[in-house]
Amino acid sequence: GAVSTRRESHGYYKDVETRPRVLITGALGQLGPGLAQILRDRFGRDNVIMSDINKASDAVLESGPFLFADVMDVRALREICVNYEIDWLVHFGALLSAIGEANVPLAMQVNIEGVHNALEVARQYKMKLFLPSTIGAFGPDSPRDPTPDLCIQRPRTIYGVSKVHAELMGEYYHHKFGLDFRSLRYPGVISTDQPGGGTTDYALHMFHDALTTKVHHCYLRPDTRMPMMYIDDLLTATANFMQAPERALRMRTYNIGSVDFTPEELAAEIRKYVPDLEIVYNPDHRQEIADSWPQRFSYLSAEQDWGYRPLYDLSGMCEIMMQSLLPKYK
Ligand code: AKB
Repeated sequence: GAVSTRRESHGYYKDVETRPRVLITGALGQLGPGLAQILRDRFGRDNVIMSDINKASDAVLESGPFLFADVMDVRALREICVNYEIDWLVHFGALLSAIGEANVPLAMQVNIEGVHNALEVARQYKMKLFLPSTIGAFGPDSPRDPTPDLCIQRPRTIYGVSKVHAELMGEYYHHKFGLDFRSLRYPGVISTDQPGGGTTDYALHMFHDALTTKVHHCYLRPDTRMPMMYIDDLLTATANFMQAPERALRMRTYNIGSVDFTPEELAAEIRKYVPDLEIVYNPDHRQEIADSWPQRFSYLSAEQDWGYRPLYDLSGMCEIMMQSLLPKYK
């Protein structure tokens, strides 16, 4: 789709002057299409530009503006932000926990240098910057049940280390340069679209396996508890958080979450729909990552400060997942 800007000379116009124009990097991942849709509903289709290094599907191309953007190329990011008069940058481009361990140099490049690029561009052009953090930003020395917003963070994955770095750099840029930096620590995200390379991914695979082979090979022990949430809750929270007035924010980085469960608890819930689902437990290297992460997440500050409210509990989440996935497998 064509991208409109305010300038006549570009041959386009910005459809509503007062609305922010948003650039989403890494927009073809698990979260980008859904967030783009919510922000387009709020700010207009052409005011939300999706970008990625991968090729977009027809559905994405038809949904609104899409551009190639490599988060490692700071000049190209600058060019896009200037040419399209970007006001908010949502920086989703990152490698997740398990894949990061398999490719540490690349994870350092994308998750650390990429964040530096986002910070610099946002500072230079006075943009609002959102980038997600994660339960993975905590480690074995953190209180795990529950994990509060402020506590020891000594993660043992490159993913976690890069996310703590991003939180601290964003907060530093906020205090030093006045950058409107905002970050949410996401738990595992449950959605019908599959993520790639995370430690919480098993939960999504279990839904898909239940509706196909009815056998799920789980790479974690049955009693591994982790915080999770349904994608709709997470995306609404992200959009609301970005729109929250500055004065409401006592912090720049907040935990959010809604449920926590173990593989055996999730299996029990899915068996309400697929009674003969079988789980074969075969823990691998991801067990160690999961064992160092929060089991339950405290998100009291998000509720108090900017009115965060999740809607889906475990059974509500399973119901909507089944409703959305069933037609795909018919
Ligand atoms: C992962 O498992 O790496 C992610 C996360 C919790 O940040 N889903």
